[in-house]
Amino acid sequence: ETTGSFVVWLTGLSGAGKSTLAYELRNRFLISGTLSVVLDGDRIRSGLCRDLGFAPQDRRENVRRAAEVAKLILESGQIAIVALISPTQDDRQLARRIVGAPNFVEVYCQCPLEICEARDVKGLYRLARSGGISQFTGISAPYEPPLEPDVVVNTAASSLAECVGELLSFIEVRQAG
Ligand code: GGZ
Repeated sequence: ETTGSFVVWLTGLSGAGKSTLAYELRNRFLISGTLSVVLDGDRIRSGLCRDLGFAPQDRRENVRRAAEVAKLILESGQIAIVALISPTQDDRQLARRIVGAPNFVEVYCQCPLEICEARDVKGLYRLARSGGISQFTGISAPYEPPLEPDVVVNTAASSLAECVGELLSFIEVRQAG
């Protein structure tokens, strides 16, 4: 089904800048008069997915629910912006399948682990290093970078404005095509 709308799926490590990018993207859409909905891991884990932890099967269920909600948003004609670590190739493939490949824009928020760890905005990396959090992505749980993302933004090398600009121009070209 094609509604002309789409799902922007941001994947990357904790601290790579997914949420920042998601909310900035929403602002940019809003400026051009387009409504979008942000589904942020942090937020959905306190509500929709509060029964889930970080074991592989829980992450998969987290991704599945977010994808199903994103699909509903898409079908309503709005843009959904999903910001989830979504660490495995398999789980992102599941999301793509649920949403429908033609409407799915996979964005790799690339940022070296060392930089995410140095930023450590919430102190979670330090906690994970000291054994205070188990199965922490990048430290004690895997992250598989996307093999064929639609867009790659390097949040370590580029500014927020640059990253959002690259993303928006990809979307423009794709919508025009
Ligand atoms: C990874 C964790 C963990 C573990 C808590 N591993 O940077 P944040 O804090 O605000 O965002 C991270 C968020 C990750 O949730 P997601 O729903 O995006 O993950 S997944 O797609 O893998 O299901 C981080 C925090 O939760 N957090 N424990 N063990 N991130």
